[in-house]
Amino acid sequence: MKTFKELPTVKPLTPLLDSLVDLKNLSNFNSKELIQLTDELREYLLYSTNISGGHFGAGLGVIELTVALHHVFNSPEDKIIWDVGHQAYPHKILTGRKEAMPTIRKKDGLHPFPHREESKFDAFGAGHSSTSISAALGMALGGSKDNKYVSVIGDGAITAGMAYEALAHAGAVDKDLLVILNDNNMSISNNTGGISNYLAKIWSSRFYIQVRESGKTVLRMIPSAKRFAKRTESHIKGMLSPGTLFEELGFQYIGPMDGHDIKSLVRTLNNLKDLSGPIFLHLVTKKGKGFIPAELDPIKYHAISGQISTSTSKNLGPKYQDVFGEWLCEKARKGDQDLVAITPAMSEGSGMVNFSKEFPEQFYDVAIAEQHSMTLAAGIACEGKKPVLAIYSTFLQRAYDQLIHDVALQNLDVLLAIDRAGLVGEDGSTHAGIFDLTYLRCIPNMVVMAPANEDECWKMLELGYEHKGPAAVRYPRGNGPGEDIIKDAEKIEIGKARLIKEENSKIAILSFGSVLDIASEVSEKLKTSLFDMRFVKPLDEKALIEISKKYDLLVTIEENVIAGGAGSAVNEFIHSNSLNVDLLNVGIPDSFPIIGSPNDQKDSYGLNAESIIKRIKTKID
Ligand SMILES: Cc1ncc(C[n+]2csc(CCOP(=O)(O)OP(=O)(O)O)c2C)c(N)n1
Repeated sequence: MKTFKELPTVKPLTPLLDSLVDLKNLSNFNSKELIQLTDELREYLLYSTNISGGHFGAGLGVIELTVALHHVFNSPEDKIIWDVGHQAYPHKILTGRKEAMPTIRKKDGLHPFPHREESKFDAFGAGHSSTSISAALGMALGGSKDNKYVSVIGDGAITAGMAYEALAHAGAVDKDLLVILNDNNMSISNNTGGISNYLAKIWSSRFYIQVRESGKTVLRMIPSAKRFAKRTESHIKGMLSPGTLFEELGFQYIGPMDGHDIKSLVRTLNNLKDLSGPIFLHLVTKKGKGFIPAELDPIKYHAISGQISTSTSKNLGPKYQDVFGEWLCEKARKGDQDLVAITPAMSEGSGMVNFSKEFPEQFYDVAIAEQHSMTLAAGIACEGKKPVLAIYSTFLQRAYDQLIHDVALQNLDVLLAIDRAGLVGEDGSTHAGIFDLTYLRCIPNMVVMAPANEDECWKMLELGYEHKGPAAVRYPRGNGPGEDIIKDAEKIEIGKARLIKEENSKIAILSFGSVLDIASEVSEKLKTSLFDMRFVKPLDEKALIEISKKYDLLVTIEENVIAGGAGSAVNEFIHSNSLNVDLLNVGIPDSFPIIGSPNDQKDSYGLNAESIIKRIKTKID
């Protein structure tokens, strides 16, 4: 296998890869050709991701598996379902998208994850984790018996409860289904929890591996020796118990084996292809394989930024995630022993690394387990501690019932620090945090805050922390506008808006959260009054009554879907109080975001000053 120390800047020669105009030809490749193909694929992936940026280490770790799967299985008739889909770049390259790879995640470019409309080889769309086993089982139940159904899931993704729901069901219905565990002992961070320990124990069981090697030789003679091999295995497993968890769920467990050994991968997959029932193949791989810096630092190389940067942020302040991280640290440094910080597998992205190191006793990374993280917070709150759950807006969707049923209904004292709220750009529609205002504000007992800058973010975290009951602070991806955080200044009051600019105008702009920069530009150009509303729930009703008397048109602006969002809350209030004022709601219309940078996405929705001014002018003309 070729290894690399630097990212290639010149397009590599890839004769074998280029010869695969028809993927079906791959089934004819011999071992030598397969090895050369993995080298070409790895080099091209390094080259193209260096240009585009994007997910990196995970794809490098499944080069051999991707080639082996497409060599053995007959895709697209056979369905290969990539969990999360961040490791699917090599799959995209092999399945006709090689030349378009530098456009991945860019406007008009390839989708960041598998996408059914992009290619017939993308059997199932992804982005959020732990869905592949359910989807593959659904296809096995709904599809043709002649096709094969394969789920590829990482050791991080398999920490989520949903994966076990699917495994338990699959084990019970006895359909032909192959689940491949790509175990690299990493999530984005180091993987945590009992499942991760369990998998590591299996791999480190040397005795077992030796016996398995001979077991594999027997397995090659399938089907005649299969029963014998199975008996030998179960005897050994009885002694050492590796893989029994999956066996108990009804799967035939095979492994663990080296996921970079293409020859034995192909041999094993060929054998497994014709076995019936649910099969669990455990592969051990290295994240970042073949690119030395990524092998050495897989956390840093989970994703990279490319040569073509599409980020056009003009903001110079700190990242919101770092404001949150610093706020957490400061609270704990002041000796707050009640504070408990929780992340479902996103400690880097949520700005919690420093806190986790400084205050390990007050920190829980619960792995990819959003539902559990919420109810865990509820339980902690029941005992009088103060849980702060840091969660991305898009992943909070997973924990919605737990938020309603376990937290809000019991009015428990939980603070949600909701990151990546609004349009998040390159990760695409699967990661957009554009629904939270809608789905949060309809929950009784919730306080929902949207800071417009770093100072408000800090103060709202403080307010939410002190508030008795569930509270949420939702802030965007990326940097703040650079507002100084003045910690000792006056506190923010619950449900109080801030008048920013009063003009002798018939129009007032009501800005919710980080869109204040756009709202200010509109207000500047049209000489309107401007309010930073701060709270989506409770709304500043007193202010709204005054405002509606004073102005003819209220323009609400938010980075959330218009349906049921902050503007919608204003409409409801105005109508239910029979207030006589015209309304214009600016936000995200009823469609999923395009691929591209946050600004591309905003522009596509007309969420910029120019478009908003046009809409206001049309409205008042
Ligand atoms: C529901 C959900 N929560 C969190 C994430 C963010 N996320 C993306 S990849 C990843 C790690 C996945 O680990 P693993 O499945 O082992 O794949 P690896 O990157 O190690 O190859 C996480 C936490 C997500 N995509 N979906």
